[in-house]
Formats: sequence, C-alpha cells, structure tokens
Amino acid sequence: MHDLIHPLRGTERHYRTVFISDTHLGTRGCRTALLADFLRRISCDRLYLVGDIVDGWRLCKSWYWDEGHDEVLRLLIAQVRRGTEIIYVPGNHDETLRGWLPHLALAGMVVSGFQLCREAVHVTADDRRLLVIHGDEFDGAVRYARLVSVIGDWAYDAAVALNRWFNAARRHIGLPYWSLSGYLKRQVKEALKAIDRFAVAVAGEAQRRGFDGVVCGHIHHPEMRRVGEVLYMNGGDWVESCSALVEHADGNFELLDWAAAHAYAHAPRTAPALQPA
Ligand SMILES: [Mn+2]
Repeated sequence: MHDLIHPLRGTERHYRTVFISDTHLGTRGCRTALLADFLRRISCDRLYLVGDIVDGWRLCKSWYWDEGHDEVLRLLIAQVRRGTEIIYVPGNHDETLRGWLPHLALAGMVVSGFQLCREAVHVTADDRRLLVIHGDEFDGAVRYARLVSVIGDWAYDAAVALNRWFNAARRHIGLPYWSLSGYLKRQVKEALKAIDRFAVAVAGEAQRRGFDGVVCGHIHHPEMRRVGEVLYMNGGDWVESCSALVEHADGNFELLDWAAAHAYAHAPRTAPALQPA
C-alpha cells in the first residue's frame, strides 16, 4: 500500500546557514510550537539570530513565558551543543543586549556558545559578502510596514462585506457614504510602499558599504529580491509568517514558509490510498 510522502516527518534537513529573526520570545505572540518544530527538524553549520529574539526584557509587566518558550531555548542550546555556531545580532526589542556588547567584547563576546555582535558579516559558500543587521536603524522608512501583515487578503474581503453593513448604518443616521474597504486598501498600499522604502534603505546601506547583499528582519515581512545592485533578504518572523532564510551548501538561498510546510506535513489524510489496478 502506498502512503503519502511527508516531507518533514522524520527527516532532518541540513543547511550551511540558517537565519531567523523576530521570534519575540517572552510574548504570547511567539509561535513556539512551530518554532520548536523547525529547530528540531533542521541542522546547520551556522545559525544567525537576527534580532528581536527575546522580547520585553525591560517590560516585565507584559513578560510571558511558558513551556513552549523553555523548549525553544532548550533547542537553541542543543544546537550549540551539536556544534552549531550561533551568532546573535540584537534588535530593538532585545536592545538590552546591545548595552552588554562592550563588556562582552572584552570577554571574547561568546556566552554559552552564543556570539553577540551589533552587526555581522556573512560570507556565503560562493564568496559573496552579506551584511547581517536587524534593520530597526531604518525605522524612519517604515511607519506603515506592519499594517500589511495586519490587513491581509482575508481581512480585506471581510472589510468589503462589512462595508455594506457599515454604510447602511451610516445612511440610517444620515451620514454620507464612506468606503471602509477603500480606506483599508489605501492603508495596505501605504504599507507596501513602506516595505519597499525599508528594503531600498537597507539595501542602499549595504551597497554603499560594498556588500553583495543584506540579511535583515524587523518588519515581519519575508522577502528575497534584488534591490539596486544588492540582494535584499528578509527572513520574516515567528509571530505571523513563521519563516526562515536558509543557505544551501552551494551558496543558494531559500525562504522557508514553515507554517505552510507544517500544515502540509500534518494535513489529515482523508484521501484513500490508491491501489494498483
Ligand atoms: Mn525589530
């Protein structure tokens, strides 16, 4: 009898390099189950944590930690034990770490196998030099960027339906027509423009400094494309998109959509197995 092939089950994928960012551990938003699943199923020579890994070190009021968060931390330490080099570039939500950097520099900058640095330079298998930064330095460009993930396609569809009811109500109390979906559409358009401004700003910085590309996070929008003369790569996040950027042994890069991969691998097998006639 044939069985469906489950691409993730029981297999471990090895990559030259893995980049993850914006896990926001310490908040309820972190999708710890998916992140733990990812960390269990991949291995790599080098793992970059590209900022906003642990959130709210300063905001103890909203601090949230459960077994899922413990498990992620345990798996990261397990990666170190098996020889993975971990490079941690703090972001704006874990910027407390930035304050430690001068002291850590004196101590060799390695804490339990985690190497901390303000920014990193990654050399790919095919000898390209990539700047690795979180990206909040370019916040000026990015006011709207997060809206895109808030107002997704489904929300837009819902808004169109809601708009009818909304305007019926407005009519009822004598107010003129106002398009909610039009408003949301304009917001999404602004957000997309902001994402583009962010990419252009980050890539511009990398280009000015003579890099072949840049890896960043911060705006929770996974993307990989050429911007100007450099390769712009954003690994996304583990709050909404659950994505990671990986480098294969030959220096090729790939964006992994772990939420989609996981959903596929664990989809209920409702279709009967085909029997040969
Ligand atoms: Mn950030």
